[in-house]
Amino acid sequence: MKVAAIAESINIMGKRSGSAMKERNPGPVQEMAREETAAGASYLDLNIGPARKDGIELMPWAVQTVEAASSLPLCLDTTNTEAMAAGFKVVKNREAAIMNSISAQPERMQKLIPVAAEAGCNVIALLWGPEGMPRDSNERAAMAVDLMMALAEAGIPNEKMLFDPIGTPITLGADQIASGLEFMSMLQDIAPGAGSTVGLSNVSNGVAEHLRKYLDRTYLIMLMKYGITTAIVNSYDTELMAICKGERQNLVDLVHGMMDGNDPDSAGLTGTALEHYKTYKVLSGQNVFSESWLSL
Ligand code: THG
Repeated sequence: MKVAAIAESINIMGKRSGSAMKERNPGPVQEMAREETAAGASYLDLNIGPARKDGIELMPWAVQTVEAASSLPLCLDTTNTEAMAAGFKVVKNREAAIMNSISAQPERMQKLIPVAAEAGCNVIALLWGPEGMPRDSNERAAMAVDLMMALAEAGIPNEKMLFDPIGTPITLGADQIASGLEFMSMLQDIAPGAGSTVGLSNVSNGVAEHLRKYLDRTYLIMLMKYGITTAIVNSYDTELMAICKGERQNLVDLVHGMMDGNDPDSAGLTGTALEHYKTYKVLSGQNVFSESWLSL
């Protein structure tokens, strides 16, 4: 099984891309677009953040700058609704592009759904409501229904929707992670034919930098059990990209087996298999998380 990778690194917060975007210096942004494309991404995320001051000018600049370097479809990522609309005015392959995102907040739905319907693009339906993050899988399901109904009313088919249950940091505990996964297992009953996505790095937020990739990789495999169709990834992690491309079936089988209740003898595991074994124990809540989880 494969997962379409949405490469996340062209980001206003990033070292290389952030200053280049602020200075409207196309070189570094185009270089990253080429690197992410070469790494095997399916989409390039262009994250300009809230861009309160200059979003309506920055997003079209970012779109056209990246389109000159890569032919991959784009994922326009901003909380500024005006900037989103301005980006979709210029994006070349509008129907293949992704709007990132529409949350279950009435104001954002009102402003962005007509833009998405007009563009014919894919839409990330972010399970974030007026009161913030849903607390359990039922609240996630209720929010997904609200979003699906509003999108459907505008003529957007389920196949164009990508539901994002929002990954939660392991530092907040394994319960929230379990509830996001439980929602994923319900998605095809709620919205048949719909796709899904998760910003994988949310799960490792607040964890020491050199350890984050292990959490992100195993979390992706766990999401694959429920058929995740896309993921927002660091495409510079070649091991993570190999999982996306379907090149790590042995590791997928190991983790999915554990999710089905088969606990292998860890004495027989080495290398990446042992990393995934130990990381699954933590992400599933069977072992308590601490930054020494891989060396225990
Ligand atoms: N869901 C949806 N969209 C999202 C997210 C999500 N968009 C934003 C975010 N989450 C996903 N994007 C990123 C982009 C960069 C990083 C993490 C998530 C990141 N960057 C490194 C850092 O900050 O350390 C490197 C920055 C640098 O280049 O220096 O971690 O959940 N729908």
